[in-house]
Amino acid sequence: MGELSVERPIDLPNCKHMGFSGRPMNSLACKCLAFVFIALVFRALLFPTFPSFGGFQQNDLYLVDSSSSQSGSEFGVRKDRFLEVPQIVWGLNNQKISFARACLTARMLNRTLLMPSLSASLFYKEVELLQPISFDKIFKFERFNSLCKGFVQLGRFSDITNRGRVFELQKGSGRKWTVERDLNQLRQIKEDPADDFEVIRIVGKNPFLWHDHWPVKDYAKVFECLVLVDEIAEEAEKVVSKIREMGSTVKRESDTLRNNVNSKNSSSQPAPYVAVHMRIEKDWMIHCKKLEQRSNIHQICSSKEEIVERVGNIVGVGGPTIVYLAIADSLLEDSSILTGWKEGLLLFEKKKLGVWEIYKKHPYLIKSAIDYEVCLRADVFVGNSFSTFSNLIVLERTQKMIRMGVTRSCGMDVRWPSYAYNILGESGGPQRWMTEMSDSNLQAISYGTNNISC
Ligand SMILES: Nc1nc2c(ncn2[C@@H]2O[C@H](COP(=O)(O)OP(=O)(O)O)[C@@H](O)[C@H]2O)c(=O)[nH]1
Ligand SMILES: [Mg+2]
Repeated sequence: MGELSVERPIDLPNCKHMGFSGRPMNSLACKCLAFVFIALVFRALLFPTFPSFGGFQQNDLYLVDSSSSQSGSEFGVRKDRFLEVPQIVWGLNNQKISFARACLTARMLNRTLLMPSLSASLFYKEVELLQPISFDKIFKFERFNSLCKGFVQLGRFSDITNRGRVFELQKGSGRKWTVERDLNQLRQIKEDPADDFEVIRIVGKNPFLWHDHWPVKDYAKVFECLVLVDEIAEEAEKVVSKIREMGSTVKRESDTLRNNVNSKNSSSQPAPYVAVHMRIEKDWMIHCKKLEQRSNIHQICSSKEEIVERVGNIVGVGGPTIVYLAIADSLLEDSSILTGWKEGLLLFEKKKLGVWEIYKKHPYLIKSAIDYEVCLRADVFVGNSFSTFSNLIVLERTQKMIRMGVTRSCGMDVRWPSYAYNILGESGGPQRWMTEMSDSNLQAISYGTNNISC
């Protein structure tokens, strides 16, 4: 992106490039276009704000840059035009969804997304406690760009040549700001001289609250490009190894007890484990009760007892089986969380597993990212279909199955099965769960659903 540091002078559009199929246009057409272009330059210089855009504000006068005069969507992501978005906030997976939505907005505007700030802490309201953390402290920047090449791209603030040329776009809000109006606003920007600004900065609410205009598959494409930085991936690897090690020990012991001659062979296999994302924290219980009342759905909250019972009834999970509980710090103090489970299920959380030291040195976001990885790799995953944490895990596991050739199997025999404990399935167990990859938007995943396609 070195070439971006060179200031470009104002020049007229190259007529050769403006004809269809690359054919040069005749000189009359060329003159007309040049005239229109000059008129646009004057309009931009004389009328720096564009009332037709309602929410727009201009920070500074700007010079029209010839390089962007051919910027229709057919030309893909421009590397010299950027989109800046507000700090990404809330839970890990709210943040991932927000990030993907910002990427897809940038894609729609044929712009590179300026690498946004994530938030290391889980504070919701106290803005000063949000602890901004750079995206590349969590996910690999270059890898993201190489995996997502041609689809979406990330840029750095240092790639901007002229910081004054920022166009502020105020996202609308309130009931009157419909999905259609939001979409129209985005479409309009591409038609307007605003499109020539080097940076469009969206101000207002965090991207999780923006309207959604993209299918699940587009989000999934962005998620596929998110690869954890090595330091975090290594931490997750340590936790998974510890769980499997624990599983092998248990298996060896039980084989020895049963005097199983094959014990040596069987214990050399990586021991399988079940991961349960227990979403029963106090904030969740308050939120989900409200949600149940509002939506008139009575399958959102699950008590500890309900989860314990349903996980115990998963068909095919016979003892002794390691169950890893992916739970928030606050629950680790509650020792009763490990009791009451069906015989044969061997319960572990971070402390009992002896991995608290690994987690404890990290802020919330990284703790949650490690847990996410551990759940993703579990042989069986059980979560809540109203949690974004559970939803994104199931989405990735569904993709993993699709890549293995399983398209729509909710049967028992598939690898990587996932379940929702908040919905009753067969034999008193949790319901099998796969993501509906053909959904036209991310609504079900962002806000939860009791329709989990199995
Ligand atoms: N699994 C896990 N969850 C955590 C941890 N620390 C906090 N949490 C919880 O996990 C949630 C993660 O947020 P998010 O990804 O948005 O998922 P959601 O809130 O369940 O939709 C938070 O709301 C916390 O309650 C942790 O170390 N591991
Ligand atoms: Mg959340």
